[in-house]
Amino acid sequence: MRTIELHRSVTESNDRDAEKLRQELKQKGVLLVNLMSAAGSGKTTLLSRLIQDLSAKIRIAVLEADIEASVDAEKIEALGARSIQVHTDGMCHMDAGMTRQGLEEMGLSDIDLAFLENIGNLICPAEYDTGAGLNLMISSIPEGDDKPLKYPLMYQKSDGLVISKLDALPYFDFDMTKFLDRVRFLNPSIQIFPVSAKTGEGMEALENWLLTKTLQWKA
Ligand SMILES: Nc1nc2c(ncn2[C@@H]2O[C@H](COP(=O)(O)OP(=O)(O)OP(=O)(O)O)[C@@H](O)[C@H]2O)c(=O)[nH]1
Ligand SMILES: [Mg+2]
Repeated sequence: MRTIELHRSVTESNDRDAEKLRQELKQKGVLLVNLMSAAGSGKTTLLSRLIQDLSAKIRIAVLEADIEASVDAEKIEALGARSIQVHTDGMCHMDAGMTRQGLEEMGLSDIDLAFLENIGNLICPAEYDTGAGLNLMISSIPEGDDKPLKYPLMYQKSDGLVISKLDALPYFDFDMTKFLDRVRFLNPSIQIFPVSAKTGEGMEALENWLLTKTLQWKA
């Protein structure tokens, strides 16, 4: 299992670096998806399911970012997908320079769809453009339906929203109508996918969307 230590980017202009990386990834035909959520919302579990379901159709790699440990990258590698673990030197987000370093170390040859599993929190990752072609966030049922009110930026910056742990809905006082109203108020065009990565419910719609986006990116 390869792990690399990253340090704060020296450059001041993250937005410019992010745009450059995005253009290079477009040239290479690799769609990078920046996957963001609170800690424990189900990012690694969702990625594991996507790899199992989609690997026959497209080639997937995962850049795992954490402050410590390499358990997530180990889980992805155990599924046979390319992965690398990066440590962020205590920082709570990935920026474009750090993403570039991680992708270069991991290698993108023969990859169609690369995921960046960002650091688990709803605040910092939303503030930095990573150079991804698509921003995807997860909000899980146990976190509650008020999260769009408290952390609006990530909902505004995301192209897609996975509502995860749908199998847990009967056990929580999560009001789906209120939640959806709050999300759509912040971002009327966001694509919403209620799923359970445990039971597989809702996964097909998310997978079809990701396949379409990957093909569009390569076109
Ligand atoms: N019931 C249920 N549990 C889930 C689901 N998805 C993930 N979990 C559980 O939620 C916990 C956290 O899942 P992870 O996939 O590790 O979450 P994460 O977002 O990658 O966590 P960090 O990387 O630490 O931020 C684990 O115990 C998973 O088994 C789901 O769809 N349903
Ligand atoms: Mg994880």
